[in-house]
Amino acid sequence: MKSPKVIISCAITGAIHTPSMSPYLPITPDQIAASAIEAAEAGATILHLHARDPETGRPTPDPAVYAKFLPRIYEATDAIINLTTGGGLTMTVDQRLEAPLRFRPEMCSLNMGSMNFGIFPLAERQHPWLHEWEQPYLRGTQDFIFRNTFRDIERIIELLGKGHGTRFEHECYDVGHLYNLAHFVDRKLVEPPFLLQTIFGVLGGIGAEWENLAFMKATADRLFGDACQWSVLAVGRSQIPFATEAAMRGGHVRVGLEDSLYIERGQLALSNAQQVNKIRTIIENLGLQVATPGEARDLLKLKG
Ligand code: KMH
Ligand code: ZN
Repeated sequence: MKSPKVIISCAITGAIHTPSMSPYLPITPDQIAASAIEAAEAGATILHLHARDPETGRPTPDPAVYAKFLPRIYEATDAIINLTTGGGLTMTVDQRLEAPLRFRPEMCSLNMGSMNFGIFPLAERQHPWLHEWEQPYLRGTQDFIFRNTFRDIERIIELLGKGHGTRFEHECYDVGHLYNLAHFVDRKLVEPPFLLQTIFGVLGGIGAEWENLAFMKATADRLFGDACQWSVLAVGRSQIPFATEAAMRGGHVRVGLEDSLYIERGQLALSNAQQVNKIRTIIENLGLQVATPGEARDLLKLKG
C-alpha cells in the first residue's frame, strides 16, 4: 500500500561506527537518550537503538545498559521504539536477543539473510588513534559472517513476533533477502502490513547505485504488492540522496549516525537530529508530509 505520509526512521548509534570516527557518535546512556529524544523532536517517527559499553563505546547486548536509556526515551517521546536484533558483529544470536526479549518493544530490526559485512576497509589507515578494542574488531569485519539463518529468522519471529506482538523492520541488504522475506510471507510467519527496509552500500550487500534502487523496488513491488511499506537506507555518502529518491518514489526513509556519520561530503554530522532535520526539510519541500508516530502505528498495525 502506498502511504500518504513518509515514515522517518532514525538509527541513533548502531554497532559499526566506532568512537574514534566521530566525537558526535552517542556512546553513553545519557548521550544515547539525549540524541534519540532530540531526533524525535526533529521529526523522527521510529528510533532504532543499540547499546554501547559506556566506558569503551564497544557495542554491548547487556539489557542493564539498555535499561539506563530506554525509560527516559519512552518518557520524553511518543516515537516508536525499534530495538536491534542484529546487535553487533561479534555477538551470538542469543546475545542479540537478550534486550529485545526483556523489553518487548513495538518494533525490532530483523535481518533477512546471512552475509559478509564490511564497511571500513580504510578505517585503520584513516583512524590511527583507534581504541584498543576497535583494531581487532574492525579487522574482524573482513572475515566475519553476519549470521541470520532461516532458523534464526524463524526463531526471532516466533519469540518476539508471535510471543510478544513485536513487529519488524525487515532488513534486506540484497535481492536474495527479498526472496527470503517472501518465503516467510508465503508461510504466513510474516503478515502484512510489514516494514521493508531495503539497504544499499554495505560491503557484502547490493551497492548504492540508482539502478539497484529501482531494481529492488520493482522486485519488492512484484513480490509483495500492497502488503509492504517500503523504506530505504543507504550507508555513507548515499544516505540523503537515496532517502530523497525513496521519498519521491512513495517510500519511507531511514537516516541516523548508525548508517552515516556525515551531513554532507567531508563534514561530520553534529547530531542525529541534524540528519533528521535535513531529510524532513527535503520531504516537506517535495510537498510530502512526515508521518507522526501515531500514523505510523496505524499504518504498520503496531501494538502501541
Ligand atoms: N547497520 C545497518 C546497516 C540491525 O541493527 O539489526 C543495519 C542494522 C542491523 O540496523
Ligand atoms: Zn542497527
